[in-house]
Amino acid sequence: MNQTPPSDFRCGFVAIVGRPNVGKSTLMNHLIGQKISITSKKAQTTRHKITGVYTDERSQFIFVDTPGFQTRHRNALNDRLNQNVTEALGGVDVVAFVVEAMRFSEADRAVIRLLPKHLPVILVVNKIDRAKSKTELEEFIETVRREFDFAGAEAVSAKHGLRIGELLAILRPHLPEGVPLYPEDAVTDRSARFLAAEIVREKLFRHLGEELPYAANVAVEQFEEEDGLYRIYIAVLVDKDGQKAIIIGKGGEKLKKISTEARLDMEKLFETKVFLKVWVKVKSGWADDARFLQEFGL
Ligand SMILES: Nc1nc2c(ncn2[C@@H]2O[C@H](COP(=O)(O)OP(=O)(O)OP(=O)(O)O)[C@@H](O)[C@H]2O)c(=O)[nH]1
Ligand SMILES: [Mg+2]
Repeated sequence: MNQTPPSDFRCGFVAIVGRPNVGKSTLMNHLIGQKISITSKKAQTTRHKITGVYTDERSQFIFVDTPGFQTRHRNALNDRLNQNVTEALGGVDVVAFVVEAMRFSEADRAVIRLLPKHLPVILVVNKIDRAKSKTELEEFIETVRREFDFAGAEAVSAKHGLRIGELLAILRPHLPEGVPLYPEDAVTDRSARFLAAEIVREKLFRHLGEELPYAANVAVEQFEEEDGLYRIYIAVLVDKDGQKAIIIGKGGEKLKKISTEARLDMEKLFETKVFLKVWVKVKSGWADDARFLQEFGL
């Protein structure tokens, strides 16, 4: 910061948690005003915890977006994802627990059981654009509030950017007083390399939908910065030859679209020209291989 922050400046960590697909990543992107966390219609889009920073005159919020907590299938990947969520809850000042308006299920209840009792938890009801009336929404909020001793509640629409300022105002008093930890203009602690891989993963989700093999992952094999250009080489890892063919598509059409869209997003985010090469590699059984997951930082 150029100037000394005011003496009542607050800075702290907010974990964003909830079951898969409730809109946690969309919410974080709107809270910080930039798209750094990937989103999609498919559950389990977020695999890595990712930090987003928002600074105003009186506060710095450090948001931690987490993978949706999995309660159904057990394998090494899900166990690791859940472990990451629980760890993310460890070092924060306040928790934003996200649910979908008008949809409260056993999966949400399972996440509630994991919420820390010693930290303030704010209930965030997202997707309010889906509620039919105000009364219906208010009743829904009351029902969820009976499930846990929440320190506050706010109803928002992450996708439409509704009531985001109100949510920040509810979170702010829970941040401890202190100087900012990140520069004023920081938006994330993640490297360009990491963000590049995430962007490719988002395009895979979007273009393949239900066809996307559950066990697909991306790896940055090379990342070079030249004058005014990023040269990025990314491998998509799948389990089987058949999955490779699906991703490549007829005449390579699908992979071409994925690469082009990813490159355009990267150019916007990095504010530089990008040369991007994406290809598909077969490596079987990786989602069940705990050691392999560790290599990928999952
Ligand atoms: N109608 C509506 N859809 C929303 C809203 N916010 C998010 N979505 C949609 O919900 C879907 C899931 O959003 P994500 O942000 O990827 O959800 P997530 O909780 O991060 O999901 P995981 O990372 O898989 O746990 C996407 O299709 C979003 O566009 C909202 O306010 N209204
Ligand atoms: Mg997400």
